[in-house]
Amino acid sequence: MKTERFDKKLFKQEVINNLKTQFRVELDNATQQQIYQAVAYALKEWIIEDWMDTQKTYEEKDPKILYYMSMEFLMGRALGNNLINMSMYGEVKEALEELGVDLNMVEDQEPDPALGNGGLGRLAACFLDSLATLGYAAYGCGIRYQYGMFKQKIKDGYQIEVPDEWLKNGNPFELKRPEYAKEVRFGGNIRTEYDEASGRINFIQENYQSVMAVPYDYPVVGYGNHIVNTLRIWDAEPITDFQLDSFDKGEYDKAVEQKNLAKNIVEVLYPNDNHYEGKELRLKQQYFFVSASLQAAVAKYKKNHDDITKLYEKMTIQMNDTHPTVSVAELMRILMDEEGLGWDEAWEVTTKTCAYTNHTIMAEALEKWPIDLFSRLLPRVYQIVEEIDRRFVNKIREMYPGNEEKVRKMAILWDGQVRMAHMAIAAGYSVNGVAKLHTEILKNQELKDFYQMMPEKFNNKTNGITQRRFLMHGNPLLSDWVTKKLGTDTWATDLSLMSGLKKYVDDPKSQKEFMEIKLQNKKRLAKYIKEHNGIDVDPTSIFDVQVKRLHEYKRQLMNILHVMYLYNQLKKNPNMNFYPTTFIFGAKAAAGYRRAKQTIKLINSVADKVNNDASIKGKLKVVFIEDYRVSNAELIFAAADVSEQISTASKEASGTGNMKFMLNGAPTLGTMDGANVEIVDEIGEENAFIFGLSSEEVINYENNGGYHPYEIYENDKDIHEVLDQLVDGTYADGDHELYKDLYQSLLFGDTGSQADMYFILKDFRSYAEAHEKVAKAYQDTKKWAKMAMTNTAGCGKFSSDRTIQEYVDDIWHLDKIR
Ligand code: B1N
Repeated sequence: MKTERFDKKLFKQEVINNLKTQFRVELDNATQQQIYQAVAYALKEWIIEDWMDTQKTYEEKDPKILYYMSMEFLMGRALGNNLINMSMYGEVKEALEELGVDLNMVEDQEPDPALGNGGLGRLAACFLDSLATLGYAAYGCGIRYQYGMFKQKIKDGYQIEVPDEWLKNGNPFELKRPEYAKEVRFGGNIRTEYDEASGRINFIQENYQSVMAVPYDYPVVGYGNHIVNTLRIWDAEPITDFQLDSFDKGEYDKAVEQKNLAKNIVEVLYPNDNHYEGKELRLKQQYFFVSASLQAAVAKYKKNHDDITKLYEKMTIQMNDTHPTVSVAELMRILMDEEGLGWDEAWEVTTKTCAYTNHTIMAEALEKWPIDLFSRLLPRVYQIVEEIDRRFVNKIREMYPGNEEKVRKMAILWDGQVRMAHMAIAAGYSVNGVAKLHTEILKNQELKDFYQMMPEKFNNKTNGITQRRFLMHGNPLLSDWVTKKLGTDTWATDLSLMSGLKKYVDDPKSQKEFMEIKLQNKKRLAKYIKEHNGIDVDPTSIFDVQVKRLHEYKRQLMNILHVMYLYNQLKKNPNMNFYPTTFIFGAKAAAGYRRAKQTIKLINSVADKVNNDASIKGKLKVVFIEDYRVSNAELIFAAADVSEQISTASKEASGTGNMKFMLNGAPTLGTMDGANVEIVDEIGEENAFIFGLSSEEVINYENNGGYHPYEIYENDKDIHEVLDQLVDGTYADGDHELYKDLYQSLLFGDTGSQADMYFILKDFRSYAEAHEKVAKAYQDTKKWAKMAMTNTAGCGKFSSDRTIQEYVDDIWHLDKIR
């Protein structure tokens, strides 16, 4: 079935038929979940045709293929997005209406595929969307976790983690591909053997455990071009069938072990964002999907090419942060041990194939594997890492004779650890940061020595987002309005056209239309909040929104302390000039991250108190949206007035939520951090609310032992009051201990860390002033409309289509398929 021949009657029949064959039910008796499944399977029929055609075209044209290696793909729901990209959304909506079925209801039945934590995983998903849309041959390679990011419940104000059983009802869009299964080996020992015939030494792994990696393919539908790429995620199956009648004790134990290994390896996504947890299982996950993906990639190459030394002409590997950087050594292993290349040949191929993206400068995110763990789990790969290190250290000594300080700082193996970023940089042909400021910090601070040694490798690729999901799908009203104003819908594939809206920013009629759409979207979100939180919010109040992972550097704590401050002001002076504001939060905290969890509790406690205090007449509301994820994010961005992007300057590598808010017409209230800097470059500081220390100032304080928050506490009575409320029981039913740790961290720090490491008190006053400016600007309706529209009109740069084109031009050099 071809999309240009969409046949409504046929589609309806398919749906009815699927209900019958899959569930033996008539439409009238079907559950909503069954209807979703029936619709999704019907759509899959349409997708499959394009998918097969695309893969056939790739076979014929033999383009260079990108393998985007990532531990995370935060795809979000597929149904609506696929309909949008296939230009079938309206027609399918109609078809279903004729059956008495509401497409929105159907979409809501799909579990969010949440195989990612936050920005890094969502970026990977946006990139896949753009690659397919621009017509580049690409595979996303990752893990088919049984449980994705946990579901968050809030109970008595606390976060509860509930397992995400996203595969419970099966997944209509996936295709199991057992014919591409690959064995992956762990542990054991390496025996060397001299091979007379070739004169080479063979490395033979013995006494290992292994699992079968079995791929599941997901279609990645390009927008309006019939191109369908593949997200290939790997499941693990035990290699030997479990023989209950096995008498041999050794065999029996081994069979059980291998079965457990297979079960454990893909069980669950580590729910850490910007934080490294040195668990053996995590390294197993990394090697598991890297090895399987590379074996499959090399096999695919060999099917049509015989010169393995030219591999890099037909494939390239992008490593999404250090998590898949074991790729470097694994590719060396495959090239040498399985393809018979010598070290130098293999190294040339590897270093022309692998490229690395750095996503964070947070020290706690740096992956450093203990050598004993690494070498025990991956004995052959470790030998190769040792040799890579040996040669790299030689090179350092050659370049900087007598400078052992350089070796200490740059070696791959140091202090009993394997430093994954160092290996990625030593071997990668490209090293990129994810926003201009971030890349500059990498070059001048974090990775300075590497930059000095290999400046040619370093480059910037500012992140982007897909307008298909975050405007067309998430905000249909604004999407239609933009199309009407521009007289074309081609902004869907060329977001720079949004600048055509600039001519309307002063036009009163357009301003009214724009703000009316915002109001409708705020009503939609208000309804969601009422249904999920039971809280009434006023859609005419300012919707001030901070949604992102909970992390100290992102400073949700500063936001809620500021709300506490505002509440104190309002209580003291009920008649003060205060524009009604709804502060909206959404955030998951890593399960073991205490301060983050305390902050969630604090936000909910403040919400409880403030929302139920009749004396402030509903002027201030606080809402914590449970289980923030891609599907409700789409509603939230569309409804936001203000985008809180308030990380401590220098800490947020890029941010991508900031771009989604901008696209939907919400000005940024933020620091000069990450991509905020470039947002301001595009639209001017007058269309944002910028506050706080600059990244140089922050780095300067850090290099000089921090600052003294206690002085601020002593001299600023409002801040003093707010901080005291953390420990006087105001927000804890009289409990003085509940938020003690937060209080301590702000005023005293703990052993080994500075007081107020993230400069919350230092930035507090300028943050409060920025909020005053927001409230003032908002009350000038024309001014506000102009600002909001200028943000939407200025977002062109932040399409992931632009980002991907830059990766293609500067790094990957892929061939475009038409
Ligand atoms: O990657 C995003 C950026 O926009 C964000 O600024 C950045 O914080 C985010 C270890 C990470 N960096 N590092 C991670 C995630 C999981 C994990 O286990 C680190 N996430 C980011 C896209 O560039």
